[in-house]
Amino acid sequence: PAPQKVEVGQEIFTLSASTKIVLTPTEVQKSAAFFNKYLTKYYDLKLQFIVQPGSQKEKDWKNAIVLDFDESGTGIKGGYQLTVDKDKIYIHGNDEEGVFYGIQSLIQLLPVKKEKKNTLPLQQCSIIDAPRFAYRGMMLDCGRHFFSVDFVKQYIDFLALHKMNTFHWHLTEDQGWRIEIKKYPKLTEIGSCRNGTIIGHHPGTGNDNKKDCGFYTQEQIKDIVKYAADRYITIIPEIEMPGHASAAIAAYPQLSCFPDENTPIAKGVKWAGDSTGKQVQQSWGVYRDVFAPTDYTFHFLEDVLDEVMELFPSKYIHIGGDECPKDNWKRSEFCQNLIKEKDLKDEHGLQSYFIGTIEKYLNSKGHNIIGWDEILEGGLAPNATVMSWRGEAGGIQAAKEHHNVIMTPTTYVYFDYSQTKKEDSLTIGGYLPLETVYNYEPLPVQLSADEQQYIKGVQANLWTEYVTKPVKVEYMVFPRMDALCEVAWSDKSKKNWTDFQQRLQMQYKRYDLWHVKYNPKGINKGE
Ligand code: NAG
Repeated sequence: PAPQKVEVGQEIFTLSASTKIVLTPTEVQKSAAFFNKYLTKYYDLKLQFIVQPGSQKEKDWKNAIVLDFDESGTGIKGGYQLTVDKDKIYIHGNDEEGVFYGIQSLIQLLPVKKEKKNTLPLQQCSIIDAPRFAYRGMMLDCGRHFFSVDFVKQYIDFLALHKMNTFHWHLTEDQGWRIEIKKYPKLTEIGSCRNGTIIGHHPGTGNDNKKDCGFYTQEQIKDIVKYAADRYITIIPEIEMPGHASAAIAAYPQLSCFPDENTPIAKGVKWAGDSTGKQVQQSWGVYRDVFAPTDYTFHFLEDVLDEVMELFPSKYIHIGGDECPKDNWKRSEFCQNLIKEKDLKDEHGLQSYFIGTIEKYLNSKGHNIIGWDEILEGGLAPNATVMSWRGEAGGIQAAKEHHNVIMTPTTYVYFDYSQTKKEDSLTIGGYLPLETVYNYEPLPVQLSADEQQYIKGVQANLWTEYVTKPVKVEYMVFPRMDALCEVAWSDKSKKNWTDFQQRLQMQYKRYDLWHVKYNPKGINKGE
């Protein structure tokens, strides 16, 4: 993303195997390790660290990269200064995180081709920079398709390299439950496997009848959480409720209002897959069999969330809340009695009661909830953060009600939508070209300056109904992630579409260095 201020000089710094990384203080080790891994992976270079806490002034060093930060903690979180001079590179963060972002900028100054003799020339420059928004996120849906631990880490690296700081990990869906929960083993024994997947675009031309399975063990999750933390990325896990719950219901039918019934999907929609019982769904869309608001369900969810909170240090837990059809609640005697007993207005009131109950529980454990904008319906839970996805209206309403908001509207940041008008590969549809993402302004004019403070940032979502492999993930997110990171990071005054397109040419070469697919390169049908 475009930095706040850049000045370019004439001199050249030559980075080579004899260059040292000087750590002053030691907390910047994570940044140094990230840089070293990058150098090793793409340039076959590995630098030595020297730990020199504060005793030697940065100016005394030669042929060194000196990493340092301000311990007063007064500057903008994540801000940094980067100077490349003839004899040294100096990165000074406002905090530890700032050093990490300075390293990301340094990476962007490296030549995009591996040089002979393993020396990397860098042009003299001075950069002053800080992020615009505190929340800069990307979501990956691992429910519709499962992605390996290695690829999830790779995705986290992509986020880090684009100065993003939040990975929203969508872990449960109608089509797959992906997180091991020790107390409820059937969630993964049954819920992590579907017996087949529709062929082609919904409603499909048939079923491939191939098992599609996968989940993350708690050990793997701990490893990924640490991997992300080493890159200053918070993982927000999402456990969907009360809708998008078919996989959990297939494992524990008591979670449904009608444990013995196979609820039809919706009027006029053909049943895809096994129709003889509750199942991990094989088609896409919205299903009417949702969690029943019973004591059994609430205990179940509290138990699940206890394990989730153990695994994820994030203050925020995403509880979903989107697309919960009310059909089953309408015809359930239990639900109707509950509406009367709790003096709720209707089924929307019941949804609000559902989310509110979970919020109370999570708040009592020191966590806050995030939910999709449907959690506004029937009244917002007191401390909830809203992810505004059906346009910006939900976010605007929530900000006016003084709730924190993350902007993630389909019109600008749904990366499952096609990025070209004539798209060869199968996608969900829609049309979201790079320029539209680039032009997104997350602070709505409808809000006053005070209300705009509640917009904490922006996130793009990659839903994976039609994204079955890592190469397709790359193709869908690149280069739109570049546009997004500039929306999230750069000052509004720095944005310039023409200039961005020019800078992108270099970024494409960097993608080639990383061996990633990106949109202008095209993709084969079926990928
Ligand atoms: C929405 C659904 C999501 C689906 C996506 C496809 C949200 C919050 N919900 O209908 O499950 O995968 O669109 O674009 O986005």
